[in-house]
Amino acid sequence: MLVTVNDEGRAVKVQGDPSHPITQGFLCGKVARYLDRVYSPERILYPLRRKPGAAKAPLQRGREQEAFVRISWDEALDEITARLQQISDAHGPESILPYSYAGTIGVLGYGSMDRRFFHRLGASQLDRTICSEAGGQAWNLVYGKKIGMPTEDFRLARLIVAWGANIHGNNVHVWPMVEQARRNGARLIVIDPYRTRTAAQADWHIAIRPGTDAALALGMMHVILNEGLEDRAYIEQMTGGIDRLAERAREYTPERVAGWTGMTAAEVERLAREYATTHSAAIRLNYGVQRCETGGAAVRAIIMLPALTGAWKYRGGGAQLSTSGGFSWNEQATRRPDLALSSPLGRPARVVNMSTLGHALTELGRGREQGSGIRDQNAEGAAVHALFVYNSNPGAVAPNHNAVRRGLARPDLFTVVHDLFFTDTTDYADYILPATTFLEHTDVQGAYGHSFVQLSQQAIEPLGEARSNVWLFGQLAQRLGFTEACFRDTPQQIIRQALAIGPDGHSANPGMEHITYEDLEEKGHIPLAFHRDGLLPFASGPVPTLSGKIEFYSEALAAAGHDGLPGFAPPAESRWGEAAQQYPLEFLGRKVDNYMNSTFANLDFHRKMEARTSQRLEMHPGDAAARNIADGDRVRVWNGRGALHLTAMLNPNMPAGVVSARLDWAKLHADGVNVNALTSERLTDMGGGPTFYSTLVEVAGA
Ligand SMILES: Nc1nc2c(c(=O)[nH]1)N[C@H]1C(S)=C(S)[C@@H](COP(=O)(O)OP(=O)(O)OC[C@H]3O[C@@H](n4cnc5c(=O)[nH]c(N)nc54)[C@H](O)[C@@H]3O)O[C@H]1N2
Ligand SMILES: Nc1nc2c(c(=O)[nH]1)N[C@H]1C(S)=C(S)[C@@H](COP(=O)(O)OP(=O)(O)OC[C@H]3O[C@@H](n4cnc5c(=O)[nH]c(N)nc54)[C@H](O)[C@@H]3O)O[C@H]1N2
Ligand SMILES: [Mo]
Repeated sequence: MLVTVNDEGRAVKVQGDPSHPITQGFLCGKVARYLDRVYSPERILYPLRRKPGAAKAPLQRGREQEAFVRISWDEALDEITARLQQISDAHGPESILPYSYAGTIGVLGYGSMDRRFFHRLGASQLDRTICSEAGGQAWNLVYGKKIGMPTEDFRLARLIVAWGANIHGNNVHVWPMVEQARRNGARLIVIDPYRTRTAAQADWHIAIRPGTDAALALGMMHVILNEGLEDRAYIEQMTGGIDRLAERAREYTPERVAGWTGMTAAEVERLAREYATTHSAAIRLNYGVQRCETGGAAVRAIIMLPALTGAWKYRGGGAQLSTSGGFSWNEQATRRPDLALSSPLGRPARVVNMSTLGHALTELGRGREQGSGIRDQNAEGAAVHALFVYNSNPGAVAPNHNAVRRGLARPDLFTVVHDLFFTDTTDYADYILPATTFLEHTDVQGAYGHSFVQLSQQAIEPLGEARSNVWLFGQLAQRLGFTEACFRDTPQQIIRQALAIGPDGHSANPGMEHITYEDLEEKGHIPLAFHRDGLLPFASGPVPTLSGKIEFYSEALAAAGHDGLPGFAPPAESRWGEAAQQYPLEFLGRKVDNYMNSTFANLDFHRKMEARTSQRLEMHPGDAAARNIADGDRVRVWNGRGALHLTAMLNPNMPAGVVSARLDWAKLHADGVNVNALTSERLTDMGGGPTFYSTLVEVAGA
């Protein structure tokens, strides 16, 4: 992004960087209006302390300030550190829980000084599972490393399958490449239960039933192997476990697969043939598929397809889930996990899964872990007495919202939130600290959709008394008397550490050896080495798995007592589950095209863009008629975990039995709760991820 700053130091324009090969000079609709966010009159610009007696409960938008008093940074830092020290002394440091995710995904802002601080403090570690762990682990089991076909090569594909990937809505910079491929004759197939902007423009939209993708992928394998469409030479050379996989795939006849997915058997066959007979067939998998109970198995099955057909051998062929595995940042240096040994614990602290925050705040340490049904790695241990939130808005984005809320409302929980706005989470804070936007601090960025290392330079001075994550955690550390020099590092020093800049000025990180800090400063973005060389990632071996092969069968999974092969089992919360008798509709609590998770939802321009679908329950006319619901009716949506009111929007493109609504701020709903009041803390089959898209509900006119 290029930022124009005027003589008064005010940013007056943002635009895409035309020299960037992926973004090619354009910004998505929401970031094009980023200055609305930077200069919003609603920004929090000073540290705030909760007034005595002010209840921890949703506050009316625009009047949040009334529950807080402005204090100085000195007061805030002194009071917060004193309280953390006291809690650590009384209950042990693991009773302090950091909670952060993707507010910024800069290497520094996402995880550097903060990790140093919490390691040295001995605070609980957070397992950051909320987005991509199930799919990430699945990918790594098959390919060893999260890399895939180069993003630019989508324009060379002859067939693009967007599989649980809303390219146009969530990943718009790939869209011009899709268009270019289509101009050259490529077809676009979208596999998504919801008719997204991407699906609406596809040559073929397969509105698959949620959670049944593993069955479809195995059914495709069935057809491919039956008809001899696989690439035997490639399989021989590059993969392991084909015989076992073939045996498994035999079970998945197109007829059986049709019964699960809602497709016809002929459609399953047609898809398999079209996929396997197109050399440059690209699968853009994103994280949609893996947000369901069996998401790990589904991702494994899908990404085995290009290994079966040898699509990896061709430019424009293969698959991409994420490119983040290409970035080998020196995290030992930036995050300093070794500091845990100097903490009062003298060892690495326990790990708490962020996808079960409700459980962590309401059950941990209360002797009620047993039988809660939640598979937390951390079933035992001290209750959480302090929660430190930054880069995240768990009051909106975490599953099982009502449990999260009960936790946040605990009067004995000490909560600090570092953010830019009053959110669903700040309503529960004891202290709110003002954070910077990425225009106001320097960072270095990797990516999960391309392979460029990027420097993001501070463009303007921080507004008011806003301070960056790096500054905040450095200050807290110093006030707690942590004398290690690393707590005084500047952002520039940490960037050099992340890049592992050696005496010769070059990075020592694998794949970054050609990068110097000075070069990065001058060019802004530099491709990783493997990208620069134009390599096809899995055209030839070895593969970075334990066996050196692409693994159809995983010895590691089998050794851990799991199925070594991908298989399909219907999610418990699906039309085949027991709970469907009471809650027969499958619910998708989806992301928003014009927001970024919960970010931007408070800005007028963004809300206007989203107005048509905001707080609507999209449902098939048949499901509506069966409940006497008409378009525009107020409806109640509920299950055993919660309820909320929405406006019915009849949509003939919804698969029967599936309803959908979008994520919004809880406090902007009349009920004060959002779609996550319906989602559960049940975790995915691998990686401990959330299962937002395996949720059953019932609906009635309100
Ligand atoms: N505009 C916008 N862009 C974003 C974000 C945002 O909030 N708004 N969020 C960013 C983040 S954090 C991420 S992780 C990425 C995620 O990017 P995507 O993975 O594209 O994200 P989702 O929208 O969660 O899922 C994609 C699609 O999967 C579909 N889906 C749900 N269940 C199933 C299923 O069982 N099978 C199949 N085949 N499809 C299913 C959903 O209907 C959805 O349209 O996007 C990023 N980009
Ligand atoms: N129902 C449902 N729930 C979901 C999802 C879904 O699809 N459906 N998606 C899930 C996914 S994929 C993800 S990744 C998570 C995302 O969950 P979060 O990472 O919590 O995402 P955001 O809602 O964007 O909240 C980020 C917060 O960080 C703040 N922030 C931004 N920059 C900074 C900074 O530099 N410093 C500090 N301290 N704060 C900053 C922002 O103002 C914002 O309030 O949500 C998950 N929740
Ligand atoms: Mo995400």
